[in-house]
Amino acid sequence: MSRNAEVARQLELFADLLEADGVEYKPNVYRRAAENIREHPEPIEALAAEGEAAVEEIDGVGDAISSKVVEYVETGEIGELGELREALPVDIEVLTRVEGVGPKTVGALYDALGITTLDELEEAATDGKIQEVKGFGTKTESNIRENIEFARHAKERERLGDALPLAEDALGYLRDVDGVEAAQIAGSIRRWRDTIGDVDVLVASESGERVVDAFVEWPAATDVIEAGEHKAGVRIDGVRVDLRVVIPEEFGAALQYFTGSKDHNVELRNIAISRGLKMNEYGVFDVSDVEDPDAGQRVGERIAGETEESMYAALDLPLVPPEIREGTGEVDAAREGSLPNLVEEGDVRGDLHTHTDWSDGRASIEEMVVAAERRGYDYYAVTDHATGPGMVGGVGLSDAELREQTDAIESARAGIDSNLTLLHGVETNIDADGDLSTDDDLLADLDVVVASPHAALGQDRETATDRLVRAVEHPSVDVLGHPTGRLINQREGLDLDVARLASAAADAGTALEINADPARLDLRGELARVAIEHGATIAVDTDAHAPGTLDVIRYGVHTARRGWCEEADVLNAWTVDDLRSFLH
Ligand code: DGT
Ligand code: CA
Ligand code: CA
Ligand code: ZN
Repeated sequence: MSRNAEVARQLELFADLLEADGVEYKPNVYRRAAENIREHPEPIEALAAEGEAAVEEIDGVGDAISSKVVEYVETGEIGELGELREALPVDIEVLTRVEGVGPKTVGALYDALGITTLDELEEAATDGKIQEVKGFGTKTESNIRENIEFARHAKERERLGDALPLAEDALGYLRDVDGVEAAQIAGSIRRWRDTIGDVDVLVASESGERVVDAFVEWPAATDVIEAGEHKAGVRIDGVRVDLRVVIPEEFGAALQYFTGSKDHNVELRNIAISRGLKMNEYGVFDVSDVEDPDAGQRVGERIAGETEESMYAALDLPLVPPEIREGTGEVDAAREGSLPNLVEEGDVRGDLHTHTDWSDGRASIEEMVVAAERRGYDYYAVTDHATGPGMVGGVGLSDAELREQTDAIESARAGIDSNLTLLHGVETNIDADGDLSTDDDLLADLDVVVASPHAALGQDRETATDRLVRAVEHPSVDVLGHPTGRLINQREGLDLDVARLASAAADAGTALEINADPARLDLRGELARVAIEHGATIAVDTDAHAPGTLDVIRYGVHTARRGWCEEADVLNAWTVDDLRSFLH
């Protein structure tokens, strides 16, 4: 319920504008500070209230940054940021969504061509003006042209990872409001869709107006879009948050209705009609003896509405988990009593894909291990990047460095006093042909091998599937990391024949990953479902680069649930002994 992420975003925006303005070095100082603030366990607004010195306790935050943080928390804006925006009136958040366009490019194109919006960028790229700018070529121009449409389209939905924390903030705020008996997130967030259109929040209360009044005064809200007697809409950081207030006896009905999906609800309503019932956001009503069932919303005898369970029970159905309410067979499964017993957050016993400061992580092996022990994990794999295609700036480890890391892992093992098993692994790179960038003998010696595509992500479906099949068939590969390589709202990633890939992976004894990083969620739920239907095992990994990021595991678990995965489908829900036999 803190404002850390919001403050971090402001500092990152400042960093981007500085970089666009041609400033060197300083932008990265701001980005590093932003990241540390985002991951800091204490609420930044509490530290800001204590003063700049308290904010400076956070790693990487000096006096220039702390004063901006305090200014932002107190006034809602940063003066210097406003000045920069005036000097450089570019829509930087949107322009940098185009893959290949960073802040520097935005600055250069503004200086040369006065480009400030996506439409202007598209026009310049189409007219061949960009290739004429110093430092740009025809290749860059055609890349920009190709990626604009995706950026435009991507803009319309928010990533779950950005929206869920906002929704949780809203809940925390509302639960403290007088007269609120219950508050829940509904809509696509409750279904854990990877992107969301808007945030839907539901409150049970007898005093709708009081709750609406408090909601529109929520300090985090930047605009009020509408405010009625029982509903309101506000905007925060560009995301719309809709509130509905209902009476407690109808809370379950409203929660069921507004969780959706629409397709799921339509199927339920049809079952209701066939039984002489009326199902809507107010409840389930017996209308078999009612002359005109359409006379009103609450006609007939109420038989359900207070809880969501009661809504399903009124149709003789078990509660369907929100993640699979997509109208893709779950209602039939509920009717037949064959709903899956979905994997749960508490089932996870370890993480098989994580990084340390040996590659591009921000913490030592020991610090990451402590964080894993704190989560109560049974096992934990360190899989730093190997050098190879897609690794830039010396991030990846050479074979020699990986061998050296074995000693460091060994000494970290000596410091463990829980029953955590520390595994030594690598995240090696799959080149365009499906070959790996690490020596075979070395791979055979490691405990865990994650192989991931990091380059050549524009291949066609056949080529890409052939390539990854080759990688999963390598005898040492245990997990195929983020299989498509997509970045939500930034890069589409590989188009794969997942059925064929999953069959090959099942035969080879290689798991397919659900990368839990909310920027990836790769495989996404629908594809994970195809994968397990074809016999593949799923590994849900965080790909953490810092101790705090081990917490994103929940995004992965709920994505697995969207993929109908049960505990037995998820490799890292297995015991350490079962895991070991899979790895061999
Ligand atoms: P989003 O916001 O685009 O990510 O997706 P949702 O699913 O959150 O959709 P939203 O916010 O438009 O509406 C929330 C839920 O309300 C939706 O999942 C199902 C329910 N709902 C909205 N409109 C209709 C409708 O016309 N018919 C039915 N049966 N349900 C609806
Ligand atoms: Ca919604
Ligand atoms: Ca909505
Ligand atoms: Zn990784």
